[in-house]
Amino acid sequence: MHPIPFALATSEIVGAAVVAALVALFVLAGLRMFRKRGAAPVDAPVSQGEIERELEREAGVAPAAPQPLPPAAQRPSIPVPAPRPEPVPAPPVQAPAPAAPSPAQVRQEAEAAAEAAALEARKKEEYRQKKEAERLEKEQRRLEREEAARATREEEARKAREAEEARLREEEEKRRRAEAEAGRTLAAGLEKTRGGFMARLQGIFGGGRQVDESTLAEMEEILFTADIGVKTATKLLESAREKVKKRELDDPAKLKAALRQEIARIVSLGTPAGASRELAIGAARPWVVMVVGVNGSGKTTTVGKLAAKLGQAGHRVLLGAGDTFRAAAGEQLEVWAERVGAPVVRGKDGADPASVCFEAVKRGVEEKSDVVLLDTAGRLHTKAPLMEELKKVKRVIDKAFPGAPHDVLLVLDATNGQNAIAQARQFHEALGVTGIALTKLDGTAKGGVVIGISDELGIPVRYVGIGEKVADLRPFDPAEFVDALFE
Ligand SMILES: Nc1nc2c(ncn2[C@@H]2O[C@H](COP(=O)(O)OP(=O)(O)O)[C@@H](O)[C@H]2O)c(=O)[nH]1
Ligand SMILES: [Mg+2]
Repeated sequence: MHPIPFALATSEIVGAAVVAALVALFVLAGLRMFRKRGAAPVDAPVSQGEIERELEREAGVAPAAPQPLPPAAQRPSIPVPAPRPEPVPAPPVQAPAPAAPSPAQVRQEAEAAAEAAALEARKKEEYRQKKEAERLEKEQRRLEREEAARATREEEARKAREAEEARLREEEEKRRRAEAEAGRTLAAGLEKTRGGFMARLQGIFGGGRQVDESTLAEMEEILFTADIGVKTATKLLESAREKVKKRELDDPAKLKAALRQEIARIVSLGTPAGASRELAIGAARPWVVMVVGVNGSGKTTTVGKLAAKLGQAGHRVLLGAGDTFRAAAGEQLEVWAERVGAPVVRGKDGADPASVCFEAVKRGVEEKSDVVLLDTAGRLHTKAPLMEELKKVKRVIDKAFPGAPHDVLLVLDATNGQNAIAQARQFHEALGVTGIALTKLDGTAKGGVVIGISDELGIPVRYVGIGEKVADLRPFDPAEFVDALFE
């Protein structure tokens, strides 16, 4: 290098520039070191703007202001070597400078913190919203559950109400049925008879008049027209007349009591008061009952009602449809059989009644029935007399089961009055009737026929029919009958 006269002034300027460059380099190196400490890659680019901002914030170190250069003509021709930037030494990795965080860092951290706080707040908000949604959903579900429970309760209450109503209806129906089934009282069944000859007799007994021959004459007229039967009416009258003669019956109340006593004696047939008149099912199995009577007297109905009664009493009943004359009779019996749950033996329409009864008894024996009830014909399609045919039936039954029938129950229609007594005599002579069922007492004023039957034939009246229901076939109770007539 050659000495130049104004080299000193120039070198001063150059020196200042070099110092400035060195300062810049030093700051740059410091910054790079700081970045390294922040785990930034060693070669992370640092933006010029950042550096400048950092520089500006460096308190006392201001960048050297460039000196204005002299005009080109005054400048030395010798080029001044530009100060080459020294390579920045890599900061030691293992020894980060414990420099205090810079404002940028603080700001960054503040920003990050703010961001984190915002994120946190967002998360919290999201969480809150999620929880609120869950709560609402839960609340909704709870309301739905409550609604469902309420609906269930209401449905149950409705069902219970309906069940209760149905129960009440059923009870009412049962009560009504029982009332209907219980039938009326014997007194109600005898209403017409009570309003007939008995009302007229009561007319004599009331009024407080003296009993004399005219009283007896009046009584005679009533009794003879009361379907009691002439024989029985005469007997009753004679008994009263004797007592009047003996001055035992001076007042009408006594006459009434005497007549009542005499009728009670006749209808009781010597059996003790309270003794049952019903069919007694004996030891034989099956106990065979042949039910006879004229057409329309009420045989089939009585067989049905009896089957129900015996079934209720625990007997296994079998029915025989021996009335092959009336096509409807078999069907009618089947209706009853179905109602009471008893089997029926039926022949073809027009078949021989005896053969049907034979089959029924045979089956009763085979099936070990307790009772076989045989319905029979009351009229025949052949010219043969009914009684002869019934006698044949009876013989055939005995062949099917020796000793049978064990009972011959005669069904009489009370509306036939004295005719019923005549019929009873006929049947009894032919078949040996063991008991009577007197039907349709409810429809007639001829209830006095019970007295005549008992008196003339001595056959026990076992049942009286006072209606069409099962319970309307009542076991005949002599005392009850007399009470019903006289009270
Ligand atoms: N009112 C009333 N009717 C009866 C009674 N018994 C039977 N009947 C009716 O009398 C009619 C003839 O009876 P049914 O049994 O067919 O007579 P059958 O021909 O002897 O078999 C039927 O309408 C029965 O309902 C009764 O005690 N009272
Ligand atoms: Mg019949």
